[in-house]
Amino acid sequence: MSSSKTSHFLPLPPLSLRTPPPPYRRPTIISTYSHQPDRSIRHDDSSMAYYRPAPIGCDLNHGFDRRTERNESVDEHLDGLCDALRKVEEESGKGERKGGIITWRGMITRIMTAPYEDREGWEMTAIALDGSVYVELHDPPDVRAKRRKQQSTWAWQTYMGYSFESFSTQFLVPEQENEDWPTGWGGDVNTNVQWCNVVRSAIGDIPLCLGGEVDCVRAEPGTPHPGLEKCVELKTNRVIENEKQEFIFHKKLLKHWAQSWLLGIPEIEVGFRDDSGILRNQRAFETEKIPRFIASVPSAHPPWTPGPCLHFLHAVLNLVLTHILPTDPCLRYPPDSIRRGEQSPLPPATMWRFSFIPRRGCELYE
Ligand code: 0WD
Ligand code: CA
Repeated sequence: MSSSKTSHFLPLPPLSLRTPPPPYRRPTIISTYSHQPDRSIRHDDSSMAYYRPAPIGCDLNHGFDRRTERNESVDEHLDGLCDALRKVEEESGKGERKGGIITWRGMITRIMTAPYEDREGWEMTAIALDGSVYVELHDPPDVRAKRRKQQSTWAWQTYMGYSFESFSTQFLVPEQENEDWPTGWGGDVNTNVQWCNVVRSAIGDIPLCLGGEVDCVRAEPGTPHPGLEKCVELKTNRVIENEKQEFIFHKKLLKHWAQSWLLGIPEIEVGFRDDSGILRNQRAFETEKIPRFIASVPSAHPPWTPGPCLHFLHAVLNLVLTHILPTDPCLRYPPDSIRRGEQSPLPPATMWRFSFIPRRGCELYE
């Protein structure tokens, strides 16, 4: 529990909950942007990659020593997303923010999958500004140091994920090909490069504006952005050899499903690799069919159903909006009068925190 003055607690819904969940509106794109190899942003699709199947038998260890990793000590907050929204507003002349929640898709994935998360808690910051609430990860240095230490033990698995992406994609303007490039290699891994799509959606009555990374599109190289319905998410997994491993994979499918569903990505391509990092097979999953697939797996209890996730997501965001929006200084003073400079100095934006305690629920505090 926090020591702050006001706090509100929201327990997890029972996992047996069967009441119809709030609907999730089909996302529509409002903008895209591209992080370049030096991490700078261009408001175009220059970092969009085209899907082509990775060759079975390829070695996902390839290129490990030549990889370039994003400098994770730089906290980018919501910069790329806000930049994109600012540009959309400049060009359209209308406000794209219009209330609701503005955040990375990854934040919503975490809130949504929390009912089934037994181990990892998290903390997020919510800031009210101009009638919208901006949500980002609260990442204090000690938590960050601990996470990075954990990540380093997974560095090799993580690299194989990126390497699978390289083997599964090609850019329109390919990198200079090297003599030792194996068949299908799309270029050395540089995690600075990201293609982001900004979408508008809603959970029940709560508007959402989400930014997220998209791995590639299923289209002829050279085609301009073919729309969300052609986007593909890439994942890797160890080959499944027994029932226990299959059960673990089915549990993992919750996070894969939520992540892609939130942005409107219809297809997830999973590459299965062996312990030495050789790609053994791959399988495409249709995002919207994953919940039904999980429900059809013969077992006493399905590992998850979407209902509690959508209920909890709506309840958390509703809690946040209900308590934060009335304290928004821009709602206390009409936005127009602030812009005209009639209310100066501007009152500081209000900031709240909310945290997730595994198996218990979510606590919101000022
Ligand atoms: O926790 C997050 N989601 C954070 C995201 C923390 C700090 C920054 N960001 C940035 C991302 O770098 C990106 O520019 O936010 C933007 C959008 O992220 P997202 O799409 O919301 O992130 P998420 O859905 O969690 O992950 C998508 C991909 C990952 O692919 P896999 O297949 O592993 O889910 O984004 C990458 C990763 O490739 N990614 C990251 N790369 C480097 N550092 C990070 C990170 N902290 N988080 C996600
Ligand atoms: Ca991916």
